[in-house]
Amino acid sequence: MTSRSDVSAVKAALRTQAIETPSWAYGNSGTRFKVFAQPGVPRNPFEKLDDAAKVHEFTGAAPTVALHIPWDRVEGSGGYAKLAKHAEERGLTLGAINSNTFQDNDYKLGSVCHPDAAVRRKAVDHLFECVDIMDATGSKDLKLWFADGTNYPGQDDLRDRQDRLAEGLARVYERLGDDQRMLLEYKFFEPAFYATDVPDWGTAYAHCLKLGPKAQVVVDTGHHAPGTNIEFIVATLLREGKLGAFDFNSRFYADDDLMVGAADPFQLFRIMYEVIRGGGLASDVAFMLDQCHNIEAKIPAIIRSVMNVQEATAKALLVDGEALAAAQRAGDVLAANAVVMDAYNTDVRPLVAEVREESGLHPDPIAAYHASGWAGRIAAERVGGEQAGWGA
Ligand code: LRH
Ligand code: MN
Ligand code: MN
Repeated sequence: MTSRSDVSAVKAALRTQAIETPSWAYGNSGTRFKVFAQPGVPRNPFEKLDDAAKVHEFTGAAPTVALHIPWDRVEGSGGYAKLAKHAEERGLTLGAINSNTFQDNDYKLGSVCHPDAAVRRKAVDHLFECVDIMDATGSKDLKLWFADGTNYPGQDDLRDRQDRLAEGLARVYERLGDDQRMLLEYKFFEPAFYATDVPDWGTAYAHCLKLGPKAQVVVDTGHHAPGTNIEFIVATLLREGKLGAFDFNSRFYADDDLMVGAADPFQLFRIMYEVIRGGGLASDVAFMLDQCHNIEAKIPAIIRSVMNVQEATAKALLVDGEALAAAQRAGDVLAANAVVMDAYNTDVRPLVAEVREESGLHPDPIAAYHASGWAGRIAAERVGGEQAGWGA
């Protein structure tokens, strides 16, 4: 843990932090009531990467972009290699490939947990396709989230569904290359409401443990019941070497997918403190955003989200580890809490701005983005064609 006076170590740690942005955040999104289309929104995955490149250009901290298949499906032979090249030409690399086994009529009763073996096969084939795409793009991570579950007691056998899940995961695990990982995401409810097949970190952890070292857990910060101590989950998974990635976002109610650090910046700070405490900043934990920007301008919202993660990390790095340990050893509850709050209440914006300036960046990425004229350019140029949307 960095001592408070060691600002240069804090800056060095901040410079190493990379945040992965999700392709779908650049597209139109909304609630089930209405999608409010915005001008200039990308019409295809290539244009999503063009926007992601702007986020990276002004933050210097968002070099990878997660794809979602089929939302980012590229037709034609060599299509994904072209997409990877497009990314590379813009200083980006392609990050996690997110699978989608939740938007097909066949998946009404589940995908890899479905009672019908033919549907399970279809789902596993899709996951194989995602690994093929990883091979083509050089992506290292396959991110799995299953909408599987049941709505009514008795609808299906809870234990059988776990067996089917384990079997499907094992088949995909075998297909992974040596440097590829499988990241299993949990969510406590929705779209199933009685029982979800991967509802919590314990279930995800148990499956990943059985699968082996290439399987790790994803913590989506919006996927917990209110009041859940997420930093404890983070600490536990890091202790076990099973924290693979974050899907960062904010929640007020459930899976709100709002900008990370907007609803509860203190929680984000506590999470980042446990990440640092567990050596997660220097590890291969992927810091991904999983957000949708329904009413706000998308690119500045993503820039803001990257900045929020950086600020929470800076505050967490400022916790005086020695003073905290001394207070904890002495059983001084108030002093220990004061050390943590002191770091949290520090205005780190000048420090993070300094880090940017030292890297040749504008200290205010949002102002730099607005000054760049990119928003006006894409609004003028991206006319015609179908604009990409969440789920399209
Ligand atoms: C599910 C989820 C999962 C999906 C994404 C679009 O709620 O968090 O990560 O892939 O949303
Ligand atoms: Mn997610
Ligand atoms: Mn979600």
